[in-house]
Amino acid sequence: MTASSAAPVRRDVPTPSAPDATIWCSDAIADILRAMDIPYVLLNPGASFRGLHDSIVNHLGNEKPQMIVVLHEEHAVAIAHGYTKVTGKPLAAILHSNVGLMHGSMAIFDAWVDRVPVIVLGATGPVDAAKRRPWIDWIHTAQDQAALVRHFIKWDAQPASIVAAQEAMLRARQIATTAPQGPVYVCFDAALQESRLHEAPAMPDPSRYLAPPPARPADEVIREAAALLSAARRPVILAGRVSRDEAGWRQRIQLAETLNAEVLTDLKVGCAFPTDHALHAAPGGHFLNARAKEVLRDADVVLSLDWLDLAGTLKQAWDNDTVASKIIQVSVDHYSHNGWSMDHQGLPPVDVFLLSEPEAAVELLNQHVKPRALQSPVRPPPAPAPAAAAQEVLTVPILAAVLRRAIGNQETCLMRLPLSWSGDMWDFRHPLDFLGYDGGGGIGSGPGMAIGSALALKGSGRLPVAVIGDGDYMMGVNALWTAANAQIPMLMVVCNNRSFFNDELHQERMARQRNRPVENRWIGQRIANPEPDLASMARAQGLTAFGPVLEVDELARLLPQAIEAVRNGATVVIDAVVQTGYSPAMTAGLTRSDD
Ligand SMILES: Cc1ncc(C[n+]2csc(CCOP(=O)(O)OP(=O)(O)O)c2C)c(N)n1
Ligand SMILES: [Mg+2]
Repeated sequence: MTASSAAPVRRDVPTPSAPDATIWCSDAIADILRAMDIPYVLLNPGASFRGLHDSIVNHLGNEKPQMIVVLHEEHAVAIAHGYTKVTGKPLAAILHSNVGLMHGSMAIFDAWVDRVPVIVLGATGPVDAAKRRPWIDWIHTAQDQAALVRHFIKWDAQPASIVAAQEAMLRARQIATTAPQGPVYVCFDAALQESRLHEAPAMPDPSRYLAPPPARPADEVIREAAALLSAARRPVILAGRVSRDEAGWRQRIQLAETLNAEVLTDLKVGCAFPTDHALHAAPGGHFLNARAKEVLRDADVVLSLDWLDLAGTLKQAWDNDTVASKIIQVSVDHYSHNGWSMDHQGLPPVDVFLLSEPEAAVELLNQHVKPRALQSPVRPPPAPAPAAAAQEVLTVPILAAVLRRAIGNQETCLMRLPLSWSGDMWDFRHPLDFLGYDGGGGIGSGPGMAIGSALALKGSGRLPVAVIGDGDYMMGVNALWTAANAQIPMLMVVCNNRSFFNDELHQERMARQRNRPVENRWIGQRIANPEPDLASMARAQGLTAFGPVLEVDELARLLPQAIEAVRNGATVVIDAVVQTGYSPAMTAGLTRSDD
């Protein structure tokens, strides 16, 4: 699917070590990382894992895995997260003691909510107090370090021997990559890493500790679901959290076409169905738009393919009335619900529950569904879109149109889109056309996650493009240095409205509710006085950057050369100053839920 191994990132090559028979425990830990075939470890250095750091550089020669250095631990995890959204394969992020773990914690939460596996490694100690250096080792040792993140990881361990460390690493990968996937944390005692071993430990065969193949729903439940769908008057497929697999994509199209079922998609997750297909019933969004509500409310049978927030979505369509449609749910997500985080969303009513990931269930449903005898009543076409706004003012929809024109028919991956995007701005025709959002809604994740996805796409021929808000950019801006350092090409277009604008809308809502001056909504929100020079911030870290771009024509002129530069290996940022304003669908969704 991608060719990251064919197009390696720039690597710092160490001077070879003189031959030496000494075996350090951290060398054996590094050997396991290599045996697990993890190509990159993302890290910001720290003494708690200086033993492991030395082993990766001098024992492994800084390859397989290769270090990629970040300027903040949040980016280490975000880059790993973004990479896995493309490849499905986990990377490792090493976070220094308690402090690095605290820095990385929001990104761990994002990966958790996004159900993306990241192998987080860390260190503490020395656990044996007698071995601690004064002061610093004491403040960087925690009794139960994993407690910082245990509520939003799948598993953690603090192994006390090399054999236990090997097992912990293998178990970590197995658990992280078993659905529902998610981050895991293994914490190494600093003293253990730095201890000598009398003999090399036996190396377990990593291929014997893999995740099981995907679970398949029971035959009778598949038949029941297939019968319901085949007899439906108006079935609707909610194509939710699915894989980037091309075969799975084709299977979903086949199912929708056999059933002649309308399909809805969601901008919070990676694309799941061709949006220009006749059965794609309404543009995707973060909330349901009016058309999507109508489609869902009309459905007598709903097939949810791990749809994110099924209960909330049904509630939007049914306006809190009892849901009259039959609901078929395909998901294993409830296995990760733990009661600390409400990321499980509301509890949906379910009539037929298929316990599997969408791909397995859809493949089986395709073997059992029949073309429906009952044809859906014809739905009137959507109201024509309002006439396009004048082209002089740069807004997010205009930016999307100009970008679309500049890219033409080059294969592209939209690695990130801002909240102000709406589904009608761009069609998706391949599972890698759009990767979805960050899972946890943690602003600052955009730059790091985009770099991780671009790393995975390097050498694939697919143009890596991220469109992000200026708030997101500013919070994560020092992730960009890693892209320059490791030579990871991508195009990042910042929709710069010089504001944390999403929250201006919230303040406006408060003002209206309380009959206070709406014009004050910008205070505490605008990123101005002074206006940061976003392009300079990229240039200062070694990137190519343009802007601030104020005019539509200027953007149209710049984009071809920016794309050309990316094609030649550059990491490029364009600071596009856009007029504030969200798409009507987005504003309507927010207003409805908050009023
Ligand atoms: C870590 C974090 N801090 C604050 C927020 C609240 N928040 C949600 S959207 C948003 C604004 C983001 O600004 P920007 O990326 O510029 O997008 P815009 O709303 O302007 O389109 C903020 C601050 C958050 N979600 N995460
Ligand atoms: Mg903004």
